[in-house]
Amino acid sequence: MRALETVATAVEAHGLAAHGAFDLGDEERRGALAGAATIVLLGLDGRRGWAAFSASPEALDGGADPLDRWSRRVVDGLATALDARALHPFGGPPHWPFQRWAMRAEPLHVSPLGLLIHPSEGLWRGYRGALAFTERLAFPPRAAAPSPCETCDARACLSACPVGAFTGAGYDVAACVAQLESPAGRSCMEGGCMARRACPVGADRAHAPAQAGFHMRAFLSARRPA
Ligand code: B12
Ligand code: SF4
Ligand code: SF4
Repeated sequence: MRALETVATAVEAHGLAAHGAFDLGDEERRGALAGAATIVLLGLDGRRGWAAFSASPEALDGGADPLDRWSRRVVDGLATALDARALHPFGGPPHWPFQRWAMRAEPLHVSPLGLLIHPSEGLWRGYRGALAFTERLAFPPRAAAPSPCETCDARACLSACPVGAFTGAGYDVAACVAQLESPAGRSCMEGGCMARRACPVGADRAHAPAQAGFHMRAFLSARRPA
């Protein structure tokens, strides 16, 4: 039986990290997941991962969606090398349910922002792909840890957005986009979402300005009509 560490070591060479694994139930093993047994989630390995992407041909060729194109090439290549199937978080709809999968792979919880929160990494978990293996992999059981939001009285994430985009009713995407398109949205555009940055958990994992700006520009351009 192959172990998760074998996969983690293989993906590490590409600036990726394995963010946990889980086994599919029999009822889930159909359609594109027919025959799949274990899914391993992959994300950028912090600033090391960002540096790997930044030096790639996709990051430098001036074409559209460089991070998604890099992710597709790297994760597809890993799938071939490891005899697995590549699954991508982008390209939908329909979308693979990465957030639901992530909660099965690691002790992640839904935060008041709708983003998942990790007990030590905070709101900074993100996914560049997943690998589905037909064989069951050996991996440790998911650690049990409560949501840091349960004991967070200040809830700074909910008051940090200058246009109050996060309400009990969800995320007001239109209000956020209008702010980002205005001069007042500069702090978010250059430093990343202020609500996400306001959370004290895993603050040292926050994106550096180059990465934060890249994600914000990608988010905004995807919201503009083609
Ligand atoms: C469409 C989409 C968006 C849309 C709409 C998001 C929305 N909240 O409705 C827009 C464009 C607005 C958006 C914005 C952003 N997104 Co987005 N988005 C997606 C995408 C492509 C699909 C989501 C989806 O519809 N899934 C389909 C359903 C069936 O899947 P699901 O896992 O079941 O997901 C749902 C459940 O988790 C459910 N849910 C909510 N509460 C609960 C509670 C329980 C108990 C359960 C079981 C489920 C549940 O909400 C999810 C729907 O979004 C995913 C990638 C992916 N493939 O998952 C990224 C993703 C969710 N986004 C992500 C991010 C980071 C962002 C941004 C911060 C973008 C940025 N600038 O980097 C912003 C801000 C989001 C915010 N504050 O909510 C990350 C989230 C990582 C995390 N830590 O949670 C993902 C996983 C992308 C990735 N590659 O990592 N996003
Ligand atoms: S600020 Fe508090 S409530 Fe908000 S996401 Fe962080 S821990 Fe959770
Ligand atoms: S990016 Fe800025 S405007 Fe948009 S939700 Fe975050 S804090 Fe609010």
